[in-house]
Amino acid sequence: MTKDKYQPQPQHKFTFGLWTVGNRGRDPFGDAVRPTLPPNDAVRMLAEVGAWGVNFHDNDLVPIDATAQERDRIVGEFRHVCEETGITVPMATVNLFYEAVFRDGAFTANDPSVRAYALQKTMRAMDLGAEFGAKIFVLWGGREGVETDACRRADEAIKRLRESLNYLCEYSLDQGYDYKFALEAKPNEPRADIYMPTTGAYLALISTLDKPEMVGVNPEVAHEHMAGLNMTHAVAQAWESGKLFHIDLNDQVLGRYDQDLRFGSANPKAAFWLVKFLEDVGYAGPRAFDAHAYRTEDYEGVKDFARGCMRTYLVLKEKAAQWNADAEIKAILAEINEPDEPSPNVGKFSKNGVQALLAHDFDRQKLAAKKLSYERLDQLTMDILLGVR
Ligand code: GCO
Ligand code: MN
Ligand code: MN
Repeated sequence: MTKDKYQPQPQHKFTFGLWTVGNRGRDPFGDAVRPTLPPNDAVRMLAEVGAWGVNFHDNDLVPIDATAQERDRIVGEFRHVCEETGITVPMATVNLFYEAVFRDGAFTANDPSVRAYALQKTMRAMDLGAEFGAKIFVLWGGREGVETDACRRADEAIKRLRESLNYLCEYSLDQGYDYKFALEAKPNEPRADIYMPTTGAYLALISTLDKPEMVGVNPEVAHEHMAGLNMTHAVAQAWESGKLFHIDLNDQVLGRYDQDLRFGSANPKAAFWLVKFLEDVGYAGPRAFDAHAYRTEDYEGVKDFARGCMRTYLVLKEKAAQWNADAEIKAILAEINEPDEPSPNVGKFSKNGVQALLAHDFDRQKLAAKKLSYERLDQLTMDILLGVR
């Protein structure tokens, strides 16, 4: 039998959250359709389908009311299964959205006790992740938002968020955890409006932190799409600022509720540009799938879902390599990047340079007449994606 060239390998760094394959199909209109998948079984399933790692929120693994004794037993058993299956834990996170105590937010809540509890819960989740060697800590502030702006001034919320992030960085340093924090934006759901709606908003906040070098972003396809934005552009900005610490891959039809669809299943062309970007720049972090199977599926279908996420990524990776090697595409790229006529070299500002630039006579008509074969380039892309080239 020939080896499937789309078989995931450890070097692809494909990961899934316990909450993704363990998703039971609950939605606002209907209850669970799949039985509970215990964490240890989820890890075995991930190993079976060929994933490299697993991520978890504190309470995906340890129930919120577990005693210290129960916690230790759960952690011990889970560690054993991870070792047995070779599944790693590159990223950990904290659930600051499920419990009623967070109904007004966690780090941004008005009640200082709620804010303090959110910090305590996060530090304990960091302890838990560190026990498994996680080096990335994702923070998704799902409840950090509003239904009505009457409840607080939005700049106050941002100050509270900053204070909490600064505190958590210090805790990580103090404990010697060596965490990189990856902040995950989302425009809405479950709140009507979330304060940090886009990756760009988080990038701006990070530059105001005490230890900005410890904090980056975790862009998610669906979240940028929900905001009507281009995920690849968000990722490119994060990458270019040295802030792409993690990535959540899934899919989402524009203008819909939070769908968490299998990677690439709704917008394969957008997924192609994203995969091509990640591979071209050599992003070396985990490729985390934050999605879940259709509500129609049983756990065999969940495996189909998980395999599908990874397979689509690898097919698109192969298409990206084909795109890069295509002679006609290369020729068009060379042509569009070749200047038609010489012009002053604009690099860093200098006295001489600016004189030359101010003095230069540009031929606007000629510049505007340059051939840009983008229609052809895009059709070649389509031919590759559709498998006819
Ligand atoms: C969502 C988010 C979450 C986070 C997760 C990690 O839309 O619900 O994407 O799945 O990624 O909570 O913190
Ligand atoms: Mn999401
Ligand atoms: Mn996510």
